[in-house]
Amino acid sequence: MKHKLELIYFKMRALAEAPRLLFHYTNIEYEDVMSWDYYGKDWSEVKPNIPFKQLPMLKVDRKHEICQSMAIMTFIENLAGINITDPILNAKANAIMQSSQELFMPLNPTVNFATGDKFIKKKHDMMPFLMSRFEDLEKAIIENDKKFFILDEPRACDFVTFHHLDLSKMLDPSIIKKFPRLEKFLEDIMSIDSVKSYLENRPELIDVSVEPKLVIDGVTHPTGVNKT
Ligand SMILES: N[C@@H](CCC(=O)N[C@@H](CS)C(=O)NCC(=O)O)C(=O)O
Repeated sequence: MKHKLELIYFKMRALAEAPRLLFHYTNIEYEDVMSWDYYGKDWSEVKPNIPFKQLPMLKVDRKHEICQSMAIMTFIENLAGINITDPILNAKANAIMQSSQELFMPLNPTVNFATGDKFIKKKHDMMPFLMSRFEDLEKAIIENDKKFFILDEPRACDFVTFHHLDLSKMLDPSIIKKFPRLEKFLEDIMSIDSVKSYLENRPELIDVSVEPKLVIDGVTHPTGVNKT
């Protein structure tokens, strides 16, 4: 059964990115909609009525509201019929997904919003955690000995991991270079045709650490939760 799928979010490169990548990988049609376009109101008015008061949210058939980006990822996997059925591998995949998702804070807000000295301090403060988590991820992918984290084809956990590792390049491009197996993993994801075409055409995030902006359909917008 084909569903109407609307992914509601803001102007930032953060938690909607893994769902977008997985939608493209699985060739499932969906629509990206900004919160203000969907609701016709400011976020401050919309927020109290969203199930967990945050976005992204996937609206299914104009009826079901799925919040929490990891729940959205699991839903897309199920919809595409690529969910990992072996309980042990499924649990291992979830462990990778959660461990990567923990990189969200403070990596994503820092890259999307922090400027000047605040950017420098946040980057400095998060570095031990990033290095330690990247080390764990590098070890996991080497030990599993597959092309991606669990299988020879990517799954939800791989796209979540891809997003955070890829975003780290905008915090400091030298971090990922210390982890050759993770760099190879990024290359493998980027070389999948449907993913490559999404990455080449997605809004560009520019002026990180100075005055972050997203270039959407050729128009430059400051990152944030408000219409511009
Ligand atoms: N655990 C949630 C976190 C969602 C979240 O932090 N959303 C942020 C944007 S990335 C948000 O809605 N910010 C606006 C607000 O909190 O009012 C998820 O994974 O979806």
